[in-house]
Amino acid sequence: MTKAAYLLPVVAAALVDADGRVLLQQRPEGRSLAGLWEFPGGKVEPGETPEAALIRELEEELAITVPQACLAPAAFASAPLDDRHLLLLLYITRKWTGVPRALEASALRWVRPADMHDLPMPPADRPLIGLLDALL
Ligand code: 9L3
Ligand code: MG
Repeated sequence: MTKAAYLLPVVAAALVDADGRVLLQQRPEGRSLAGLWEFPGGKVEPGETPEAALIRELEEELAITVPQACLAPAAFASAPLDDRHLLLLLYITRKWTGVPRALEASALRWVRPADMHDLPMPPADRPLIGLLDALL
């Protein structure tokens, strides 16, 4: 058994629309996990709080602004990643300003949790589908 050298904290958002659908983005070619559909987000940088990291990532990736008070911690999951172990923290939000645009992803899609099982998703995102379905 290989041991994870360290935990890598990654934050992600379930942006929920009025119909209970959740925004997924497709990871672009040339990056790790290319082509997989993920909850938008990214790594927590040193010195950053998880919430600040998520607000920054959502601005960078989708050009939307989410007030910190609108981020509700919802679920977490983990998965091996190279010599590390990714710890994915998922927040739910129903309020943001701006219309999400795929600034880094190759595509965006609004998907019901029940329909996510058919999509290729990163290993850390997949266990969150059932939890999200129960919460929405
Ligand atoms: N990751 C997995 N699921 C997610 C996100 C946002 C990220 N929902 C993985 C992909 C990368 C690592 O976390 O291996 C760092 O993410 P990024 O900085 O490449 O977005
Ligand atoms: Mg990212």
